[in-house]
Amino acid sequence: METENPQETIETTQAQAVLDEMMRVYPPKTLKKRAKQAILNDPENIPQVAANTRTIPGIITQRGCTYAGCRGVVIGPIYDILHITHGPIGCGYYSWLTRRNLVRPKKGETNYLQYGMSTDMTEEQIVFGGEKKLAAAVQEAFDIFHPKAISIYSTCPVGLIGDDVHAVAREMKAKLGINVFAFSCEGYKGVSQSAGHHIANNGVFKHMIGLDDTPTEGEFTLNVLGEYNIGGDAWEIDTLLQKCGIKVISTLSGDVSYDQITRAHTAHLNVVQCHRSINYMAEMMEKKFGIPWFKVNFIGAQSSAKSLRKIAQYFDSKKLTDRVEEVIAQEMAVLRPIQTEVKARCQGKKAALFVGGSRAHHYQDLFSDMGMETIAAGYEFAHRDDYEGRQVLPTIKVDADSRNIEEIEVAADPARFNPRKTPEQIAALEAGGFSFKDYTGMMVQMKKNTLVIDDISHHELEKLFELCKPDIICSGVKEKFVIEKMGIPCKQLHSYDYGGPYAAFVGAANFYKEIDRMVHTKVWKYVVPPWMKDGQAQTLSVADSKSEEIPVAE
Ligand code: CFM
Repeated sequence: METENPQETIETTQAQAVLDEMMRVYPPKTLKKRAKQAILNDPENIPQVAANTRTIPGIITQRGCTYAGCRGVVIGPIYDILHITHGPIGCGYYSWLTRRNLVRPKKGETNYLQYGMSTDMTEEQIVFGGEKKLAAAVQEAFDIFHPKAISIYSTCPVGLIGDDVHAVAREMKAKLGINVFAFSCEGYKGVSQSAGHHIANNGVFKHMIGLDDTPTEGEFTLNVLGEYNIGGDAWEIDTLLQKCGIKVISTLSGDVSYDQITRAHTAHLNVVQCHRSINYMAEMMEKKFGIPWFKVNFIGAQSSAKSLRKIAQYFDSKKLTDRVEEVIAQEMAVLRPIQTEVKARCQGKKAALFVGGSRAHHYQDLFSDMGMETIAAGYEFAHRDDYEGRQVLPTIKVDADSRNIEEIEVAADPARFNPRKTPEQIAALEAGGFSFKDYTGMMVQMKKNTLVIDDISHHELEKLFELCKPDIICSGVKEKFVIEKMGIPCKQLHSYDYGGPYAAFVGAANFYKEIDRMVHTKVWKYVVPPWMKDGQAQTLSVADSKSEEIPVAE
């Protein structure tokens, strides 16, 4: 058969060959499932990715559990409420926040994040129930710390034995006179931490949002949703917005206090950084209070500028628009020379990103600022909309696992629903090309025949390195040292390896320099020891070692 574009066909064949080779070891049933999760991209005609489905037992995944997504990711960073894990002490490790969400409480505020609190369930509670021990733990924590609020998180055994954590929370709320609420975020509740995000969004919305109606001063106010201040990113975004004259009421949930969250509903706008972890909140706040939302990305210089311009356009103020342009010009004047220098060295290098539910997309913008190409990318636990764009939402099938998570019914608040824009204003903005609720997903931005792999397994990662030889991988700590032992630099994109911030313009400069250093350091050529070079690998067989004289001490 004649092909119109033979060049493209070859490319497709080669890219498909990489995927085939990756999957070759799998038995037919596994192969069938993985083949739907590992595909070739086509930005013109985006193919469907099977995402947010169960990991096949036996496969080494990068995913975490529902409890981690709820307690660790979305609510954990709120620094002045007490977080108590109800469960065996093993889960307590994650009760002690291991994520790098930095905080800088204001004068007079309390920071409890350095504490790890667990009810330390033992066999006795597993057999006879743990509610009494939980109530006693809440009382004890209250007596010691007198916090504004206490939050309780269920681990797997709590769900299995049926402790009613919500009843305990209600009882203790009445008794102590402070806000106490609980989450049924047992680790097994969903297929990954993503279920925990949803549960956390529901709980924050029900128990914190809208509690304090005191208006916040400011001509242009907003909340940054889905920004967790890893390595100080939220501070960079906050500083940038402040320079433009925009006030951040709350960041969910990076460096944020309980009081800030209770006032979040007074903002003029919600902007969403991490769509995966917090889109539920944006939707619910819009329905109840009339706050519109749109997606931004403060990772990357181009993207930061684009996000600022969109915010200015939303507020429709000449003063703000001029100020935003001034700030972008100032920031770019500092950044451009760094970008130019780094780009000259990094241009054309190849990156592969396998991270979480949003960074595998966002960081592609930083790489393209540097002239680097993303050859493969995938999320650990994102959903189809994060890959293909929100237009696929109505077509996503609700399976038994997602049905497990409560969808809360939200209606307009009779007294406080206040649309921030009139339907005419919205229509005028949209007529000019402006879009709300607008996540387009990762794939539209990636080139044709790049690899898109959801919930990548350890085996597939290794094959990818072998076959595609990327110059740098962005991934997590579980893979980092395996990757580096293979002689490829790995930038850990969850905690940033003690680096960062990488957000906004200042953060972009940090990232460019870091990646430039990592891909150009000579250390990678020493990964292969001299005796393994040139096919001279010396391996001792068991027989060899037996034949050797082993001196025995007398
Ligand atoms: Fe959102 Fe995150 Fe991420 Fe995420 Fe995460 Fe994270 Fe992440 Mo690690 S909330 S989805 S659950 S951007 S902890 S700050 S880095 S996997 S890509």
